[in-house]
Amino acid sequence: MKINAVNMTEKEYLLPGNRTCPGCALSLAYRHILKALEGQVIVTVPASCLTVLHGMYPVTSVTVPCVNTPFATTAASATGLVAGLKVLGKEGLTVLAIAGDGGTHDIGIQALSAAAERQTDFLYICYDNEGYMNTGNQRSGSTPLGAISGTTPILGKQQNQKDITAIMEAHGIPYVATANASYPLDLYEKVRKARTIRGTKFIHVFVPCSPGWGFPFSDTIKIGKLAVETGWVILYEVEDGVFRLTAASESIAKRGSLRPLREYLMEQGRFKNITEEQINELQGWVNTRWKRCLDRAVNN
Ligand SMILES: Cc1ncc(C[n+]2csc(CCOP(=O)(O)OP(=O)(O)O)c2C)c(N)n1
Repeated sequence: MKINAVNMTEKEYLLPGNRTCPGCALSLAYRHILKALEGQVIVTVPASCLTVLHGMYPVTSVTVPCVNTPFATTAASATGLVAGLKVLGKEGLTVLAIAGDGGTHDIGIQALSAAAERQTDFLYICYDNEGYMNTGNQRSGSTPLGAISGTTPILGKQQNQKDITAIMEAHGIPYVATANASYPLDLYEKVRKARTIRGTKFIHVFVPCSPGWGFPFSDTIKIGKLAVETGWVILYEVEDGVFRLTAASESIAKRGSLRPLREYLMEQGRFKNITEEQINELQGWVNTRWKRCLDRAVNN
């Protein structure tokens, strides 16, 4: 059955009044992730904006059990939870490891890589706000070329981001996907699918960050959509090696063309000092990735 806003699970697992910033895309994404898991989940999460969202003991804004784990150990902690559930003979629960880009692209990558290589049966979600946002926007392995951050304050970052979804796909795991908080139904469907697959599943969720990126908090959804319309983010899934474009990326592929990346960059204060050369470099990167995805979509 096609999921839509009407037939989606009504129950809420993220309660109103959490501690995220106004216009937080993570809040929106997490709401739909938890809905898709219908409470049948144990979450493990390292220090991040998500721990801020969860709240400080003894109060919390979520209704699901959660382990707070040290930064480098999210996937190791998930491995332990999977083993513990097996010993207890509990079936039907999803172990969800969820971390920011700092906790995934950089600090947690060795534990994640090792767990994926072992094909541990859990769902890993990286929500990507392209920086270490909870501690004041330090640059991460996902911060784009030319973006100003707390640790690249004037000229902006001099390297581009790493493609974590491609890295995870190279582990040969049964399911990888990209998603975006501006397309919650696509995200919901992907989490629902990942729930049914055994082995390591990885979903990358793009979450624009108003205070960190320098756009009005009322524009979060617009920025997320612009990212897809310009090809900065490509929505797809790879299930058992079969590649498929989804949602708006699938429509753009059918209709024809991406909007210029410049339109996306110019909406954000973090790119105020980006050079023409850097814009061209990023546009070239987008074009190459988009072409590769179109080729894969046709060949599958
Ligand atoms: C070992 C360790 N180093 C540093 C910190 C401080 N710290 C807490 S949250 C955080 C940023 C996390 O960034 P990211 O994973 O991208 O998540 P976000 O804050 O963007 O949600 C840092 C550096 C810590 N808690 N533990």
